[in-house]
This record gives sequence, structure tokens and C-alpha cells, in this order.
Amino acid sequence: MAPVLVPILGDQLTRSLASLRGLAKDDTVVLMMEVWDEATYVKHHKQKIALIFSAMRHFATELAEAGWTVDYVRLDDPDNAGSFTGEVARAIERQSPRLVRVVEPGEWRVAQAMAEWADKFPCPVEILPDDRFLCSVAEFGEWAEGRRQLRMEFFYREMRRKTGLLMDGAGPVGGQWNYDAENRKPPKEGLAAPPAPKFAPDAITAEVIALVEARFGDHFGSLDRFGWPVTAAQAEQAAEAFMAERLPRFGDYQDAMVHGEDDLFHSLLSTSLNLGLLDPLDLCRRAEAEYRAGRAPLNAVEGFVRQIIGWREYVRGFYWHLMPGLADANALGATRPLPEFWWTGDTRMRCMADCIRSTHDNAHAHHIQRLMVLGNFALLAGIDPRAVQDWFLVVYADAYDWVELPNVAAMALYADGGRLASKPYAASGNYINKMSNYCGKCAYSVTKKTGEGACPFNALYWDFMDRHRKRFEANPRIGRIYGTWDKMGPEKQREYRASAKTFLDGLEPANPNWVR
Ligand code: FAD
Ligand code: DLZ
Ligand code: SF4
Repeated sequence: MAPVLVPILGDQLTRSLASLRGLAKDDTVVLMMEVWDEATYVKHHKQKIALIFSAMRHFATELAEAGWTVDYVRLDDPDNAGSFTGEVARAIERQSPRLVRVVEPGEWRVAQAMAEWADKFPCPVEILPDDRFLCSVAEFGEWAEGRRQLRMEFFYREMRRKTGLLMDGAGPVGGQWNYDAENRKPPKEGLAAPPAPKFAPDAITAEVIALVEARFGDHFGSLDRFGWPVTAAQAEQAAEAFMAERLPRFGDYQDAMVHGEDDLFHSLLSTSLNLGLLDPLDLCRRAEAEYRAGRAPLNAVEGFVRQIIGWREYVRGFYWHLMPGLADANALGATRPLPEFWWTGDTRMRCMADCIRSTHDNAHAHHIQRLMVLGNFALLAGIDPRAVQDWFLVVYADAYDWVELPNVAAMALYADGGRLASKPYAASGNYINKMSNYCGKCAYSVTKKTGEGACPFNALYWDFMDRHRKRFEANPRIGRIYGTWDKMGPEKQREYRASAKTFLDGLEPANPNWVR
């Protein structure tokens, strides 16, 4: 009998994937495709391409070892059509399947192309929901229906109830849903964490790294420190190490930043979660077990669980709820080009330089670096959201449109006009100084407000608040700040505006070749 053809995309590397469930191995051909379009729709960080290709090749090998027939198309296959649609068409010619069965993709762009498959191909096409997420797109839509503001906190409580995670009967363990107030400790002198495990490249990864150097040599980033988990077993080891060594202090230092300490107590599991090498619910249950066994405190475990069943699920629902408009959202009318130093790291701002260095070397920066240093800069400087979105999509190994776009457009840039966040995440140098050790050795002075040598975040902050006074004055969470601004008087206000202008005028716009 003609087989079922099951295309598995690069971020669907899960053995229990919905499209494989219930199929017989001798009646199924799995199709995996390395395609030029996916590798270049933006010029992804070299580590991201190497990670995805290596994880795909390992996954294909594991499936074949388990008895599945895998039709694997390599990037350098001379007949490679270059796109998912082109490769599925070629596979249909090769395999003459009776059905194409695929799990919905993570990205709007790919979903648009996939929606045309049924008309394009000679056999039926079945597109299944991606049930690796706890909350389906439809369920999020029902929750969001009729709400003007979509607050994560309320969504998160629903997810806690639904999963039973950290629940004590009908209420939250410990009596509170959220222990974030305990999770804002500034870094102590010399704060360092046990490093996250790195996995030395095996033969498959080494081959892929050579391919990436040869074919994508002009992409941003370095491959020297590549050590991402590329199999479910390695992801499991990474999760195990996190639970034992870093979870207990994850909460305390969640918002801390230390120069040169790239990971601190973060899990570095986003790449594995997003590829499908780890199961989010299983990970949260294991974190809960650490709390129940008395090995990790509640503020750490609740914080970790909230990132996954709260933020991660929430941004995915938010993405599908607001696409395609979210990609063009620009509520604050920001138009400035991205500065070139975001690519080169060539800046005297020590905080920005350190975040960009980590991004370049590791294809990773932790959340507070992304939000309160990089994102904050882009927000205050009024950089065009499309340019910022492109940058974030390029540079991180965990970046896919469904998770990058809501975080950048809505969380960091307030481009959605406040559907996600009740106030913009805007901060002056004072916040960065409190939460990091960056400022002490910076070429700029964080205590100097304006003029030569003053921390640029100070003038940028007030210039931003001033520019958007109409919008934010009535906001109960930040409106009061305008009292401080007014008390400064016109002379000081002029100095802030002039300092911001001098700094912004000095920024060299980025070369567009970094992105496409
Ligand atoms: P941890 O701090 O250990 O957190 C645990 C897990 O929680 C993460 O692995 C991740 O799966 C999840 N998580 C935490 N925060 C978020 C969030 N805001 N949204 C979704 N999941 C979250 N995350 C991505 O996976 N891909 C992206 O492209 C991405 N872009 C971002 C851009 C900006 C501007 C911001 C502010 C955040 C972005 N995030 C993104 C969210 C977050 O910064 C990363 O998930 C996190 O830094 C990954 O490192 P980690 O695994 O050590 O996370
Ligand atoms: C990101 C990426 C890259 C770089 N390359 C491939 C690829 O060659 N083949 C593939 O199946 N997937 C790749 N991906 C991940 C896809 O972009 C991702 O699966 C879709 O965007 C759907 O979310
Ligand atoms: Fe960043 Fe300003 Fe601190 Fe320098 S002084 S590290 S620019 S916040």
C-alpha cells in the first residue's frame, strides 16, 4: 500500500510527535529537509544553523535506528529544491504517498505556505495541532476573547490549575501564585554559578559545523564555543545538571547580570525546549519534585515553572492570536535604524558590549540582558521594531518567530500598544547599575545624568518619557514619573533632550547585509 508521508520540521524533533502517533513503521515514510530558504530567510547566527542541522541529523538517525523509514534531504543534495514546499513535492514524486500528515508549524510564514499544500499536491494533506504545547491555539483564543489586555499572570493561573503544578488543592502552594518579589536580588560581589554543561561536537556536529563555515561564513556569530545539546539524551543531561546545580538559586538571581558570567543560574534549556528535545510539562514536574523534596526553594521553582507554563505558553498563544498584525505593530511610531554596533559590539557602553559579546560567542544572552539592556536600549532609542525583530531573530539559537516576535515587539518595545505589558519596560542606568556589576568599570558614569561622559541610558530614558508623555501620563503604573520630570525645570529638561540627541545623532546605522 502507498505509505503515509510525515514531514518533520527542524523544530519538531520529538519522538512522540502527533503526526507519528498511531502510524505503523512499515506504512510510513518520515521526511526531513535541510533547505536553503529556512537557513537564509534571515541570516541566522552560525550556531543556530549548526544546532538545527545537527539535531535534525541525530534525530533522523535515532528514528532510523528505531525502525522508521527516513527520507532525509541534505542541504548539499544537488537536486535540493530549497524550500519545504519544493521538497515535499519532490518526496511525493519519490514516495507516491496516500496521505501527507504533518504537525502545524511554529511560524506564521511557514503556516501560510503549508495551507497551500492541499491544493498543490495530488494527495490529501492532514495538518495536526502541535500538542507539545499545554495550551492550544484555540484554547488561548477562547481565553483572550473579549479581553482588551492579555495579562500573563491570569493566564498563568489557569495553566497552574490545568496542570496541577504547585497546587495545594484549589489554591497555590505556599498561598501565593507568584514569588517574583523575592526574585530580584542584585548580584553579590564575585557571584558565579556552576557552568551549564557543554557537549563537545561529535562527528555529525563536526561535519555540520564545517558545512556552516563553508556555506554561511558571512553570517553573524562564532562557532568556536558551540556546545548545545543536539539530542534528547544530551538535553536530558543538561536538564539534570540544572535541577541539581542551578535551580535552587534560579529565583534569587534571575534578574542579576555579571560581566563575563554568561549563564548565571539560568537553565539554558530554551534551545532544547524549542527544538522539541525536552518536554515542557515534564521539566516543570521535575522542578516541582525538587521543591517537594526540599532541594530547591519555592521562589526558585515557582519562578522557573512560571517561565515555562506561563510566559512560554502565553507568548505562543499571543503570537497566533495577534498575527499577522503583530509583525507590523509600531504603536510608538519608532523609526530609527538599528545601530551598526549591535552587530560589531563596538561601543563604550559596557553593558551593551557584554550582552552583544555573549550573543556573538554563545548565540545566547539571558532574559534580563535581552529585556533590560538590549531591549531597553532599542525602546528608549526609538529603533524601528522591524529592525529589532530581525536582529533578535538572527542572533539567538533559540529564536523562532512565535517566541521572538512577541517578546521583542510586545514585551521589549511596547509596539503592541500595551496588550501584553501594563507599562513599558523602560529604565535608566540606575536599574542596570543596581542589577549588575557593569557600571563600575564603564567608560560612562552612571551617576552623571547629562553631558560628556554621562551614561547614555539616563538621557535616553527621560527623552523617551518626554516624547511619549501623552500616552504614558495617564498610566497608573508610571504616570507619576512626570512629577519628577516637571520638577526638574526647563533648563535641566533641555539638557536631557540635548544629551539624548547628541548620542542618537552619533549612531552609525547598521549595514542591512547582516540580516539578508
Ligand atoms: P531560563 O531563564 O532558564 O528560563 C527557563 C525557560 O523559560 C526558558 O528556557 C524558556 O523556554 C522559558 N522562558 C522564559 N522566559 C520566556 C519568555 N519571555 N518567553 C518565552 N519563554 C520564556 N526565548 C526564546 O526561546 N526564543 C527567543 O527568540 C526569545 N527572544 C527573546 C527576546 C527578548 C527581547 C526577550 C526579552 C526575551 C526573549 N526570549 C526568547 C525569552 C527568554 O529571554 C529566553 O527564553 C531565555 O533567555 C532562554 O534562556 P534559558 O533557557 O536559560 O531561560
Ligand atoms: C531555523 C531552521 C533552519 C535554519 N533550517 C531548517 C531546515 O533546513 N529545515 C527545517 O526543517 N527547519 C529548519 N529550521 C527550522 C524551521 O525554520 C522551523 O521549523 C519553521 O520555522 C517552523 O517553525
Ligand atoms: Fe551601561 Fe550606563 Fe552602566 Fe555604562 S554606565 S554599563 S552604559 S548602564
